[in-house]
Amino acid sequence: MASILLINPSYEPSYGGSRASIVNPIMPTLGLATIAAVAIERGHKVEILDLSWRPYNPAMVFERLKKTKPDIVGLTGTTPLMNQVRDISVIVKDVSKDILLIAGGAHPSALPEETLRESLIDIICVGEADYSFSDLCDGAHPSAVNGIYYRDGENVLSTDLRLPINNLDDLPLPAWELYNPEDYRKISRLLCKAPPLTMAEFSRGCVFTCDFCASKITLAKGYRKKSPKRCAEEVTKMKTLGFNEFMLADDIFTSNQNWAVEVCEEILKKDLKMAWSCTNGIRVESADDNLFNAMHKAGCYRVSFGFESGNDKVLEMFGKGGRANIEQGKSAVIKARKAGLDTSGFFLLGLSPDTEDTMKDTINYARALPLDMIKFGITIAFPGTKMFNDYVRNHLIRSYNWDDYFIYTDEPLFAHKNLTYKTIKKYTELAYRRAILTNPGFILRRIIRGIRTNEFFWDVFYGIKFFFMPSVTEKVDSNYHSADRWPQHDFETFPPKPAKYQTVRKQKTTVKAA
Ligand code: B12
Ligand code: SF4
Repeated sequence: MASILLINPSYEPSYGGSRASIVNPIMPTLGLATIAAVAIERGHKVEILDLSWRPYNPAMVFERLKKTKPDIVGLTGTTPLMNQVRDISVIVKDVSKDILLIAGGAHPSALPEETLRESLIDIICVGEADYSFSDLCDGAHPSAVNGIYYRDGENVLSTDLRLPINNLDDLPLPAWELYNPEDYRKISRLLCKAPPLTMAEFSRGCVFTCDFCASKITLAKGYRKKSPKRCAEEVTKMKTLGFNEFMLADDIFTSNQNWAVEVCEEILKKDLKMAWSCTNGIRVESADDNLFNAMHKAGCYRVSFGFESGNDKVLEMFGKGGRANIEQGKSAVIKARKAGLDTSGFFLLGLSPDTEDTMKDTINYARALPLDMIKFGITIAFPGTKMFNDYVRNHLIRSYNWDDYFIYTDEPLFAHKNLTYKTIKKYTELAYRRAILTNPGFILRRIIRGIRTNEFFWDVFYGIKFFFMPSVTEKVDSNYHSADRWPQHDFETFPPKPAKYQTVRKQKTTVKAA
């Protein structure tokens, strides 16, 4: 039996201390709860150190490592958290060179070789790691496990790609019990109405290919669903542990409407009064009156739509169009409102085909839609996306410092083919002004909604906070333990290799181990 400590880095540099904190996502990390569950099932002892809701404090990480004395440490990270992951890798090896250091999640999966070269991590699990991580904990040599990158002296070796898990019901229920619900009460009330909230998944994967999206690097291209009964069982577990709300991580929960309705019916049968939301964004063409009514009855109170652009040609060019278009977007919002669901919309500026004119279309579209919440972002070419790979190939990436990969960054991270970074930023500010601050329709809807849901107080609270807090570009710097000892990788001389993702194939049996 191995003693395992899983660590999630601090979100303070991404969200703390600035206006971004008004949407502070303080919630348990599902990826860690998922790999932990399999390890526990196999008899290992697992603890999670979740730094997400506290400032990054190297001394505290040292102390916890000394107290827990783990045999294995597992690190997870999206791109903006990677420098912390590198720093923690040095801390772990300072505590003991004998600790086996394994990493996984979005960024290590997108750039496995580069991540090993930039850190003291021993092994990377690429993509879904529910079983590969536990195989390593059981003592398997990395060369015998699929989906692995590992060190061999100065070299980095890799094994075959790993097949995605066919039957998700085979997985044990996520180990949310490793998180204390009380730690998650401070989540932004713009994200959650009944804290504490946890993250859950009923399905994995997506069949579309938007060029700015990295989701297939971890969860494969294709779509797999848990059974409706299993989904309801997960909701029961969350509720029993003390969580009052959950947020779905699913990329395309509503794409199979019959199944999604059955999931809602099973949840309703349990009568748990659990609030939930589809905050990751659902596709507009999957909007359906019957499904939205079933979701509302089952406790769902908000759906978010990934509109991205207000121009059909742009939608088509970056890979979303064909099925999704702006007319469907309008009718999706109307259907959701009719079913009593809050609606929120995500828009991106500086998409790969964008011009000033198409960004104006996006702003006008967002202003005209009857949404309760609107979020604009600058399109960042994150590792693991087609956009990143294209920009690398064309020498357009301007920074490989992961601290700059922050959604509100001031740094020009890449050179856009039609637009300067300054222009994209200017339009992002204009977007907030036109679609939110000076949009009487939006303000009125927000006031009516606030009164109807008794959440008016929170709107005023966050409005004041937004007004007085430093701009989101004033990032909180991390207090790194040993930036001078991080191994360096020369990205100019050795550009990242395009990341490959797995495609789900029909399999006869579930693949449990390599
Ligand atoms: C929930 C979520 C969040 C949450 C929690 C993040 C988290 N650490 O899980 C929050 C709101 C904090 C978040 C923030 C951001 N996110 Co986000 N997020 C997601 C989302 C929608 C679901 C993640 C999830 O729970 N999936 C289900 C679980 C089971 O899968 P998983 O996490 O991938 O875990 C599996 C494997 O990756 C692996 N694994 C994971 N961790 C570990 C650790 C070890 C040791 C091992 C061995 C394996 C392993 O095993 C797990 C089981 O198979 C994904 C999209 C997606 N569909 O995955 C985007 C995604 C991860 N996010 C993304 C991005 C871009 C961001 C932001 C940068 C956006 C922004 N606003 O700036 C921020 C980053 C800020 C920050 N501080 O991290 C990108 C990642 C791109 C990249 N290169 O990093 C994704 C893929 C979205 C996308 N469409 O491109 N996000
Ligand atoms: S943005 Fe959404 S629809 Fe597009 S590929 Fe990613 S998960 Fe799929």
